[in-house]
Amino acid sequence: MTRVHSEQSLRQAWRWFGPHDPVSLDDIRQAGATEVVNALHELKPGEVWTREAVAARKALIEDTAHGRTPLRWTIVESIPIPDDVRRLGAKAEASIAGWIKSMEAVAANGIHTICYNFMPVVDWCRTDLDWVLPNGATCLRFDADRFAVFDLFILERPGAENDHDAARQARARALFEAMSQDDIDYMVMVIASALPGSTTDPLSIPAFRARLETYREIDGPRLRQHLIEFLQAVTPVAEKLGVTLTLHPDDPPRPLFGLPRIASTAADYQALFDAVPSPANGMCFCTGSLGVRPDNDLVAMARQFAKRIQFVHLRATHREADGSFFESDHLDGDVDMVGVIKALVDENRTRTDDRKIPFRPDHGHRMLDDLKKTITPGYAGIGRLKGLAELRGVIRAVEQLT
Ligand code: DNO
Repeated sequence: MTRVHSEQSLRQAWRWFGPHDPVSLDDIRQAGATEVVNALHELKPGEVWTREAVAARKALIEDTAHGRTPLRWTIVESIPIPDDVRRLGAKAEASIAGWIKSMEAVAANGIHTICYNFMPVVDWCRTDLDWVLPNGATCLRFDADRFAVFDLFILERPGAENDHDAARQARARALFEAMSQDDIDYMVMVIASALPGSTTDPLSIPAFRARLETYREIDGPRLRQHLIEFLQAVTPVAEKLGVTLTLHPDDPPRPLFGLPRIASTAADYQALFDAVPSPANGMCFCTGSLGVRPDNDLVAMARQFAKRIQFVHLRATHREADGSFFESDHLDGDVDMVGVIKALVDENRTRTDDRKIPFRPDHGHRMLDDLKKTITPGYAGIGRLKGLAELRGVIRAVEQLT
């Protein structure tokens, strides 16, 4: 039996939201992660990142007090893609040039992995931030009926009735009629005002409607074409800088609000890699997002895209028959987590020490003392610590025994 040295293992990273994150850098050390995933979250989509601003954040993360375990900022998640790039592709020249400048500022500081997504109007989407589990902890949930309430009766999206069958519309109406103004305000906050880490703007309901209207002409092939044009513009520069871009999947991986989705399935990713074969065109393998589709075989996808996977989010969801899902314990959802980890470990073994795969425990339940504290939805410290500990156990066992 061989012990795997830490530099040969999957790299353990942790998402941090910056100086205002209630989870401290020491908390991250105590969780056992050694790399930090961060972004200049205070900047709006489209604002250009400067080298100085990135350097200041890097110093905050990496200047370590004597005797403390060093942390390194190795991954940017995310540099937001301005909205016009999704609508106009290569014609959004100024926005693409600005994005490239931000990438250069990141690379100038020695950070070589950048995560991004191409979800229009809303980034990740849930309907409930504190759904109570049988053990009293809370989790994030996407409830298909509550989502229909928002779409049909709060947003009042023209054409929404075509996306929800009669039975769901009836259930949604009953739910809506029983809602107080506070309940409605909560849904608007959760769905429209951008969850933590979102790369889209927070929107009021009128602004949401107006933004949707600007996507009227954008169907799936068009959106994909715009992403390809974006990648064709940025990957040559990324290659020179030694940067890999990792596309985060759609969360959830299906159309919402009549908007197209183009990073939901193996076929979606394959189409992008075929169109832009550059090695800088990589994948963020998010098991929580991809696992919401029962037709995504995650172990097969991890093997198919092994060479493209440069960043991993490990978390699990539990699917329900009507399209709802909630975030389960990391090892106890519908995803075959052990199988995915085995596929990642196999790929990792083929890589040199400087190219090992980084992962972060994605999301976690709100539990124990975090139930009494202000937390960042999805990103409470203790739930993620539990997730990382469980994942680390699986990784250690798989690395040692196979
Ligand atoms: C949510 C996250 C998203 C994700 C971005 C990637 O928890 O997965 O914020 O980071 O969509 O660009």
